[in-house]
Amino acid sequence: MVNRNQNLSEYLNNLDIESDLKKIISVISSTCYKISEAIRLSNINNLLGKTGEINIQGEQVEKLDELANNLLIKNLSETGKVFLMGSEEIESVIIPNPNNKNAEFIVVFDPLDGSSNIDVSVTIGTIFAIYKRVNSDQNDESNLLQEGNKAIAAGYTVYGSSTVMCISTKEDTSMFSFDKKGCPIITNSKIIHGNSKVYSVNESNWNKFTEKDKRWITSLKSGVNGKYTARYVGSLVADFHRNLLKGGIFSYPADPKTGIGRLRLIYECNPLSFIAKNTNGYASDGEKSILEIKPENLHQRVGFYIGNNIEMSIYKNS
Ligand code: P6P
Repeated sequence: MVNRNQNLSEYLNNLDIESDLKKIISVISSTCYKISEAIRLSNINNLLGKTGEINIQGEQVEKLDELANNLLIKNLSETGKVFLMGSEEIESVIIPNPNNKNAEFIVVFDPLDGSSNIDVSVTIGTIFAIYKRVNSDQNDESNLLQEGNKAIAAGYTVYGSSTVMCISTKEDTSMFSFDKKGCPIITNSKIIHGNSKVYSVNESNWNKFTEKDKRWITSLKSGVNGKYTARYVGSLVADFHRNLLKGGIFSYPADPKTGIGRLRLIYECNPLSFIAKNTNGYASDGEKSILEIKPENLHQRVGFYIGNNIEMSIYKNS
């Protein structure tokens, strides 16, 4: 049973992790609360719409993308505990300012996933993962090009009908909601994937699916493995959050012609795959475990299948 009086600080103090890591997670949490408040008031404060810039992904930057990104970079820099950062919005590694060459931790994040949904009030979220640095060279990208199984913590915050933060370590995966003062209070702990029959795929890409993808989706519709329902938000973090709590599988296959996917390995797939692994789930690129892929570049995109172990084995055996 969850002790609903426990706040994030008390929760972190009970975890066997370094104090610098506790500080980083706590600052990500308080930053997500500020992002949540900005989103809730974005209509009033003219924070909807685009900045007019194009990011490294070739996507138009939303005002809230920029706000979330800048807040995370500023607040994580000021902890003095972060050696380097990586953002889905920024082309290269980010050296904290103020800098701290003795810091040991790497933080990578997608500041606002699903931001094309902002203007229509559909759930969006912040995704992050935390690693130890591999060397002391702040210009060396290999500090960010680490396999997802090297992560020591990961999580996300969904800004939906309520704001919920998920924090996962090898010890535990828990969720928190913010009280009126912005204090994160635990709501779920020792989370494992639910087992409801949901599949989450953008089927408009059918003509770009492999024959295996098509066999798999056709089998889900046939009822041979039970009655499924389809849910697709168009915001990865929202689809994953639902599947983690209730069950299901999400997939965004790579284009079979190029082998390139839509979703970013470092900023989206690895953090969620780390959480899946810690919660009786699994994630693959269609062939191998996401967490074992050695990133080749900071913005590498991969095919992505993630869900509870049962659904992932149904896909694998399709
Ligand atoms: P499509 C949002 O832009 C995103 O990166 C993910 O959050 C989401 O799952 C996916 O793209 C949606 O892509 O092609 O279905 O609109």
